Amino acid sequence: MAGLVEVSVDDFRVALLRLNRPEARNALSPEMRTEIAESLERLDADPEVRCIVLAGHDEFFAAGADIRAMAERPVDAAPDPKGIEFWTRLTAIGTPTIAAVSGYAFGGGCELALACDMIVCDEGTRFGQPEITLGIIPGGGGSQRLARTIGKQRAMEYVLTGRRWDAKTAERWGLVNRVAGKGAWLTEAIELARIVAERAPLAVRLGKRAVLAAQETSLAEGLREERALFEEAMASEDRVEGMTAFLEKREPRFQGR
Ligand code: CO8
Repeated sequence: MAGLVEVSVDDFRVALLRLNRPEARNALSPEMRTEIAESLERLDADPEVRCIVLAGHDEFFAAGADIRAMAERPVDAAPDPKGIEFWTRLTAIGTPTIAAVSGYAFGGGCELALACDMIVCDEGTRFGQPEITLGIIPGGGGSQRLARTIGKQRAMEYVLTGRRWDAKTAERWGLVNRVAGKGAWLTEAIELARIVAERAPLAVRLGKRAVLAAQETSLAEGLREERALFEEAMASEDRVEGMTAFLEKREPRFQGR
């Protein structure tokens, strides 16, 4: 039986993780969340992988959490500690991640894209946090990441109405890095990933941490964090190689040290 995710790595050190549960529109069942987290952790531990593209199907990225599985939970059940675990595991991934989104990303699917470091989508993509129509609210970081990315007023409107927004709107709000022309969403995401994968791997991971600090801390703390990460980059052999290559007018050969 095919797995709930499919993983491959290309010659450019870009890993492609594809969600594979088409019969339920890639709804993120507990089993699927476990497979995604385990696959990402495996790729993150592989020094040959420099960037990860997380993609769905042409017609859908993911339709959200698995409503069938959630519907089974009794109203008086204790909070599920595993609910948050998936998102915490995602946040701990040090390798840059790019969500390649086509079709729609709803609910937990939108939250999964938001939890990635960048998003490339197809021109026909629709996003949405429809949880409110089910009597719940986003539970995978959607309210927080949306508000931080598109602003509180917009996040409030879309979380409280459950209405969808399109790719152009997502681009205007700064929610996505690129809107690809019809059918080019995956190629463009992989192209972007290959550029990241060419860069000094240590510096890439430090850069990711520095940018994420901007979302998580005050400016003063973020500036301190950036400086500490900058010093780590300055202490790397790749920094010496990068600067020497520039002065010698040649391409750098980064070793990840
Ligand atoms: N969960 C479980 N099954 C689903 C889901 C889902 N989210 N979405 C679709 N399916 C199933 C359908 O039940 C159907 O199954 P079956 O063939 O057995 O009847 C099959 O997928 C195909 O679905 P449709 O026939 O509805 O397909 P359409 O192409 O007509 O429509 C839609 C696709 C528009 C995506 C529609 O299925 C839909 O509206 N789905 C629900 C979207 C939604 O409300 N998402 C939010 C879910 S709640 C959530 O995400 C909370 C997040 C909390 C934390 C995150 C944890 C991961």
